Amino acid sequence: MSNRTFTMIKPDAFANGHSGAILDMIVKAGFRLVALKMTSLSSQKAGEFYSVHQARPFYSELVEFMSRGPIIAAILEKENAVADFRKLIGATDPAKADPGTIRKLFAASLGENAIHGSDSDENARTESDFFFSNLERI
Ligand code: DAT
Ligand code: MG
Repeated sequence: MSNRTFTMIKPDAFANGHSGAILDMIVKAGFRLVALKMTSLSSQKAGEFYSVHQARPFYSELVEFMSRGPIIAAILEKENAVADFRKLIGATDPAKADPGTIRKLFAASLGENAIHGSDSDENARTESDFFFSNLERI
């Protein structure tokens, strides 16, 4: 599982019609889709997913944003998946993201930054299990 990571196309990017372009970039960067679904998060589920940030001042804003509309969740496979994917999406704040990264291209702000990428192998597993059963993975 250490060659896998988890991603979500967030409600801003979905609503702005960027899902197809983002998935295309991900696949062209060499990631294989292992699981894929369109869904949406209740505020309770969004709060659970981001519970590590519970004490941060932006938590309620984050939960509200993440439960605002549809998202696309996916498990991705590639050698060095977690680190390579963080590189592909760019810095959390799109203003600081490198040119050509997904957040630089598609995100408008720090709070609404188009895409999620797991930050460790352990979180990739936890986050994948949060969204997908074994039957939903190849
Ligand atoms: P990342 O998504 O790059 O792993 P993170 O885990 O630190 O970043 O934060 C999770 C999300 O919370 C992030 O994608 C956007 C939001 N966020 C982080 N820091 C923020 C801040 N200072 N103000 C508003 N939203 C923030
Ligand atoms: Mg994070």
